[in-house]
Amino acid sequence: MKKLKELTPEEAASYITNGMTVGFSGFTPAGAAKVVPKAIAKFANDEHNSGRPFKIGVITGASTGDSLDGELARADAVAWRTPYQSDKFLRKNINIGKTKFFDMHLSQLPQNLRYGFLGKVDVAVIEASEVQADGKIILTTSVGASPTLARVAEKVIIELNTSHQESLYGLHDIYEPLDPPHRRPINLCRCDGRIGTEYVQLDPNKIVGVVASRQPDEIGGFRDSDETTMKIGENVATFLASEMRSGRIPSEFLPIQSGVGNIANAVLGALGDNDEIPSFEMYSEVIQDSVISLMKEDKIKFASATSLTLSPEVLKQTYDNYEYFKRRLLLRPQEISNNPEIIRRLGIISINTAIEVDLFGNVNSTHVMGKEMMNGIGGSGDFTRNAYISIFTCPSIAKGGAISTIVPFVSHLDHSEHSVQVLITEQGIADLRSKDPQDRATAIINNCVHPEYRPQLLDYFQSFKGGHTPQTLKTAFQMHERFLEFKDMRGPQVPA
Ligand code: 0RQ
Repeated sequence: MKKLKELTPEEAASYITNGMTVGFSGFTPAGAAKVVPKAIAKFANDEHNSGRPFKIGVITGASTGDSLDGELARADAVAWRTPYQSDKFLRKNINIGKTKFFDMHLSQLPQNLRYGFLGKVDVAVIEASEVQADGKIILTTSVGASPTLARVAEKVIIELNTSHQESLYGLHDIYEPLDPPHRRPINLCRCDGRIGTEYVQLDPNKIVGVVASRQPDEIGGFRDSDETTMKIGENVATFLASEMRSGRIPSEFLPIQSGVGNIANAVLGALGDNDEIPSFEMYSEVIQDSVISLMKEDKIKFASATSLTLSPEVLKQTYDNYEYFKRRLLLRPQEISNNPEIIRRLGIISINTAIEVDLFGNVNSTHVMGKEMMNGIGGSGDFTRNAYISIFTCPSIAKGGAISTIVPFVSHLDHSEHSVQVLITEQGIADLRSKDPQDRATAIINNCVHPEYRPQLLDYFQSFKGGHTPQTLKTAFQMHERFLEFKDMRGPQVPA
């Protein structure tokens, strides 16, 4: 067996030329390639300084860290990007038109790659914790789209990250479905079921070299829960406990999916604090800090996801007690963690965060004022559309009260009223199931809207002149227009 070639980051970057499509490992900053993208960014800057063009197409599992999205964006080296991002420099380039971004359900990315919908992938740069000369690699803290990216790419560069204090063998379950018309049922019937291999098998002839890395994942901590996020969390826990009492959720409970961010972290914490909710499992895409805390207390029995998105302190605690945690954690490709077939089969309760919601339950997860991209739809659509119960949470106001997150009509639509079943803010709970549009609007105004915005939304609702859905097209975006004119949806603010 031929020994794999060692490369410096600069040598690895030299395989990437202007106009190429490059797939990088990473789902959130967990497991993202770090040293090669930095070297690519440096090369891009040198090329630009010499008057030559250099931009590439970038595909990852989801968002990544500063060494990848941040460095490449600052070097203006990204021609296009998919499927999800959360870096402020990249977001800026997207919103000023320097980088084209197309948003995609995360479960669909791997199959779209295989179907050829994204064109040819020239090079994949994949972070691994172990690599063998026969092409077997053990991934690190995420799986994401790495197995597919590495398989469809013409060349593969491995970033061998030796900073992980434990052997990660057994943390991953790697499985890729066949493509239609030959696809078979995905035989996963439990959160802790295994259907694949512990490693990704690559064609060793495609591996052009291995770059050494000891860079830790670039994951920031969370803001401490505040009164609003704590209240949202409590309301979610109250709702789920009452569903259990009514028998609509079985007494052994159902697996939870929870999104990323401060609100999602607080919601999980509140589920842990609620005595009525039994110890539960997670079938999600991201394992955040709160999952590890709840696992220590045995409130979470098992967590299946596609990334271990832990702050450095919590990752260290996890490694320090790895014997305990490794039996309770499993990372899968995003095609499986977010798979509609599995989500329906397991009966997942999905909990995601909205940017804005309208009076009928349509949700905007991605755009501010209809046009500025925030992060992307991520996995929220995969889970919401297929969940046993789909919940959206958000604070009732944003930007110090200048924005009501509940509006007459969403300025961008990601999840339609047909998929969204429950809305929860710090004000309360609107259960939208089996309600017609008028009853939905009434429940949302009464239970979820901030008191300062209730009169406006009630006026809008009452100005309705007949029909099935209480919508008045002429004034549907009045609150947004008011914000654009006065920087406040309440109109011009008179100083006190
Ligand atoms: O802005 O950071 O300047 O303060 O949006 O909002 O309230 O801190 O909430 O961190 O949970 O993020 C929807 C973006 C929420 C996220 C979103 C402003 C607000 C703040 C962040 P600041 P919060 P979170 C699985 C699930 C889509 C993908 C998804 C997301 C900032 O949850 O990207 O669900 N979701 N994936 O002030 C203007 C409004 C606003 C607003 C909030 N109406 N108008 N600004 N903000 N509402 C995970 C993956 O897929 C990987």
